[in-house]
Amino acid sequence: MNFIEGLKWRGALNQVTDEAGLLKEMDKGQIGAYVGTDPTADSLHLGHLIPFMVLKRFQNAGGKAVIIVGGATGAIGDPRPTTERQLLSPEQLAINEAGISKQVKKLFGSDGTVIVNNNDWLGKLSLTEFLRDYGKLFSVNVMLKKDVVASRLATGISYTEFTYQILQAIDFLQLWRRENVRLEIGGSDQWGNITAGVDLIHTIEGADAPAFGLTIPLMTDSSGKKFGKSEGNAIWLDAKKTSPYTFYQFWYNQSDADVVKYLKYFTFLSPAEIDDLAKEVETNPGARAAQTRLAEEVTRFVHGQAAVDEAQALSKALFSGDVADLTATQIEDAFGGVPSFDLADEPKNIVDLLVDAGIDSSKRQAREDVSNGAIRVNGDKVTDLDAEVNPKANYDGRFVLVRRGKKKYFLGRVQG
Ligand code: 629
Repeated sequence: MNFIEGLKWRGALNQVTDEAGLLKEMDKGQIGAYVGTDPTADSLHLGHLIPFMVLKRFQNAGGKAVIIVGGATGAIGDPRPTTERQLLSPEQLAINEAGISKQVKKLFGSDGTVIVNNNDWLGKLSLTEFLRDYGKLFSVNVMLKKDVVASRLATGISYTEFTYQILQAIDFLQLWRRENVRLEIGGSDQWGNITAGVDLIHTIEGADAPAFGLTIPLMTDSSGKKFGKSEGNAIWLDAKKTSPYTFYQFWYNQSDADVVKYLKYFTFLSPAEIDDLAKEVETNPGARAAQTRLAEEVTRFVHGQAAVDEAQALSKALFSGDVADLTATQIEDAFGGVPSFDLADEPKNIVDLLVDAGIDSSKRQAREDVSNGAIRVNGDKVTDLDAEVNPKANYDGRFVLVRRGKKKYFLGRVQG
């Protein structure tokens, strides 16, 4: 399978400007491809991973990977279909640029990947140069027809955001000249910006100049929900914003209906390996072999093997109920999402605790649960009605973990 056939097999090809032309160009010798990303936040999230995976595949197919961190475009704002963006302060932009550059370096390593900031050239362009050298080559009539711009005509769009497509087009031209970049890759929402660049190169460098664009379908899940969110929160690539355990669980919890699609999109497993896992989903879904492999592969790609080991150790501890020796950080990672209650930093009777925390609705019920052996505190069964719970006992004195029945967990957050 060539690069394009591979993408088609993975369901990762939306549109390409000239498929045959691109393949011919790739055959002739090494060319570059680029993905751009604007520093609108201090971390990438799963949505960003989509074009970066394809850029990696391009690299694995012998190509050169180039990445733009959009310091200049990020200051302008790529128009969204709905409303105008809030401008970022220069300070915030600098923080975001640093965060994103660091992550991109980690994902791509230093094996020949070029990472540049478009502020290096766009920041130097004077207004008169911009209007004479580039503005003159763009037709407002064509610009108005781009999907996002068209969808904003009803609600309004600033001149600033309207101009964005010209800036992205200049980037492609710059990389075409400096880095032998012949292909721009992005999600399907980028088609208008990408074709603006292809057209600009053809206008300036000649109609035959090799320049191509390729877009990838944005991911949706089988229930039609927005992909890449867990309980309404984005899944970030920064371990401080989304812990590796939560990241691992996100993939492990995917449904049988989605898991093969995600293996194709988000891993480098071969078609044969993925077909085997697809068969496992059919014949032995309970084993969750495909989900496990998916979680391992993506977590390793983003956070490394140590994070996979750690996430699996934590999952195992939770499964067996063996939670006494977990660290405070692990407790926060694993139980950040369960019902929580506040508790003072002093010993408290177990029955009172269960009622005050809302875990049991009455003292009678609480006594019954304790006597029945249904209650565990920090992993240990508590059957004595007079037992005192000491908040200092585990997890750096920050948490008390209560389990009622087989798997209902409650997290006490120690105040003070
Ligand atoms: C300068 C900036 C360029 C080329 C691209 C860009 C960024 C681009 C954009 N991309 C989205 C982003 O940064 O706004 N104008 O958040 C985002 N992208 C990844 C995928 C995307 C896209 O980073 O392309 O489709 C999401 O999956 O929305 O010279």
